[in-house]
Amino acid sequence: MSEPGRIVAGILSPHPPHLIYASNPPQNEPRSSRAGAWNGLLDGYEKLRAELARHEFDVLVAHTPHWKTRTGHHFLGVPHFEGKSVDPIFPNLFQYNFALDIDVELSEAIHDEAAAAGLSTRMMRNPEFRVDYGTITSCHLVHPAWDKPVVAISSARTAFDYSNEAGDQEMLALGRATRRAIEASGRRALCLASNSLSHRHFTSEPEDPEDPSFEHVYNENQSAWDRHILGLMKAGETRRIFDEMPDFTEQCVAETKDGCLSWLLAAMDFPPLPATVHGYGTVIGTGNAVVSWDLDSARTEASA
Ligand code: 2X7
Ligand code: FE2
Repeated sequence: MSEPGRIVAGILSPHPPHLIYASNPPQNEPRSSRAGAWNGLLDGYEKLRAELARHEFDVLVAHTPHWKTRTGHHFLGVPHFEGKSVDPIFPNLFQYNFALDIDVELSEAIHDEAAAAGLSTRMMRNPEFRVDYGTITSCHLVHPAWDKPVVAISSARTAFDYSNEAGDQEMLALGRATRRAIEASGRRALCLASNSLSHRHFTSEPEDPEDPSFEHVYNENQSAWDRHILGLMKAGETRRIFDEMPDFTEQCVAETKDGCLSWLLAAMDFPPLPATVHGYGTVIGTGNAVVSWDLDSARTEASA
């Protein structure tokens, strides 16, 4: 019998398109002339990639806030996508020519587990679909080689239509379904929650988008909540993060409303494991953290 699959690491991998712009990868058309404003986050992603280089993995499974589906949880279901993804708010920063492979078998397996758990689900079979910039940015920053297939999961509207609590309960079910499907698949997966944290943001941009003197957190309330959540992450208090999520989401207009972080915590089954915060920084006033739960290293230590 083949080995059961597992989540190698859970990762909070925010997707400000600014980070792609500042890194000047060949896929992105706008060119940055100088780095400056977001070095804390770019360094954080570099440290994360160094940590991940110690692990083998087969697939990236991403939950994204920028593929918003009116009803239910949708899954990319075509083996290969190519096209240009343009950020609708920041087209000056992000026009990215993407080409990515999908692990359709795993995508369908998560879909089926979620449907069996009673969630509304759908496979997305349109080969012309323009993959959203949340999926692309998070996957690029975590693993720029694009040599592993991806599973991308949309953000359903439950929290927006009903309540933050109802949204998080759905993410609990979706996260558990994701875990079951990964285990049954034999895959070694990186799970990516693509959201920012506090999300109040400035509504104007400086002339030079990378002007470091412009960049700072929107206000102290936002920053205090982010510090609190990061403290819980470092303390391994994953269950408490989930319990406090509805208030955090409400009081910080946080992008956690789209469910990615709640899904990730549930997929990892709330490990009491201290996370590594590789970097924290603001982008146009929003709070963003690059964080990993290195589950494979914790397994190795536990079995030594
Ligand atoms: O989508 C985003 C984001 N979440 C954070 C910061 C800036 C831009 O876009
Ligand atoms: Fe976003």
